[in-house]
Amino acid sequence: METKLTSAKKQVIIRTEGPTVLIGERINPTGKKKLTEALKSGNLEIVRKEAIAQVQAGADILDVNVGALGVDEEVLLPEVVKVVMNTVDVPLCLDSANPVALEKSLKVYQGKPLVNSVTGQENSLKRVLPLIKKYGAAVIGLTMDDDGIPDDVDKRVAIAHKIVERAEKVGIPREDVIIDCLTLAVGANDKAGVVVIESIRRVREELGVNLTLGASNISFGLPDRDIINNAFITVAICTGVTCPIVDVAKVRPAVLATDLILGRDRYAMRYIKAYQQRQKQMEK
Ligand code: THG
Repeated sequence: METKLTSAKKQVIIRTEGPTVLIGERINPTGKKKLTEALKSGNLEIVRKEAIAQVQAGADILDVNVGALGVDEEVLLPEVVKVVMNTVDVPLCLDSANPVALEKSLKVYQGKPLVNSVTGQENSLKRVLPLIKKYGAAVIGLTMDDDGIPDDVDKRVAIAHKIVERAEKVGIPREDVIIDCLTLAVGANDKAGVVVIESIRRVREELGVNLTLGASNISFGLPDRDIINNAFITVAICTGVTCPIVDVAKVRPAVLATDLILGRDRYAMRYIKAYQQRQKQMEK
């Protein structure tokens, strides 16, 4: 199955057979004081720098999230989307729980974006899916509903089925729904890893769709987060995740190695090219 996204100048195809497509997570004020202050004051230079750095590091798509206390997402999300579109060529993932902010951003977006996200909650399905249809976008479906995020694999998988069915009902093709089985911190619940991985396996088997996840969530609160993030991303890719949301510079080498081992990198071309680029950077 293929999910096709575009910017004004580029097309990115996410394939269930791989290779892995990386969505850059860093335009997100969560846990970043400097970026939060910059967004509040409308200084978007730091956003441009993050956009360029992530694409340089190999991001295929950029997630754009401006959600922070004291930020009006309905004003700022479309503004930041315009700035990022004018700075880099890659397609964008519009990240907000606010349907008004999403629609204002869809209006200014040039191309076919990914919308992050819809949930299994009735309110979300009713408000977000018609927007996806109207603007011809693709959407990330989160496996949570009015009762929150289930601990139970069966329940998460059932919500994924529901989201795909409801999308198809309003005329959104299945390939334009990307499921996120939701990553919680293993530091808070040591079963968080197995629950999300098992849910991914089932969704891949039963629905055959592309899968994403917010990989860095796994390590919240623990030391040496990169070690955990790299291990998790490898397991997630092996199980069916095709377009994770990640800190690209920190996980790309492990992702390319994983793709190579899974037979998704002919003649190891992508792995070797990335190695050569790292060497060049070192010389500089
Ligand atoms: N699923 C989907 N979308 C998502 C998430 C998800 N969007 C947001 C988030 N989760 C994924 N993005 C991030 C971005 C940053 C971090 C984690 C996930 C992060 N930031 C560091 C912190 O908070 O400590 C700060 C990093 C820094 O300062 O460099 O960990 O699950 N669909």
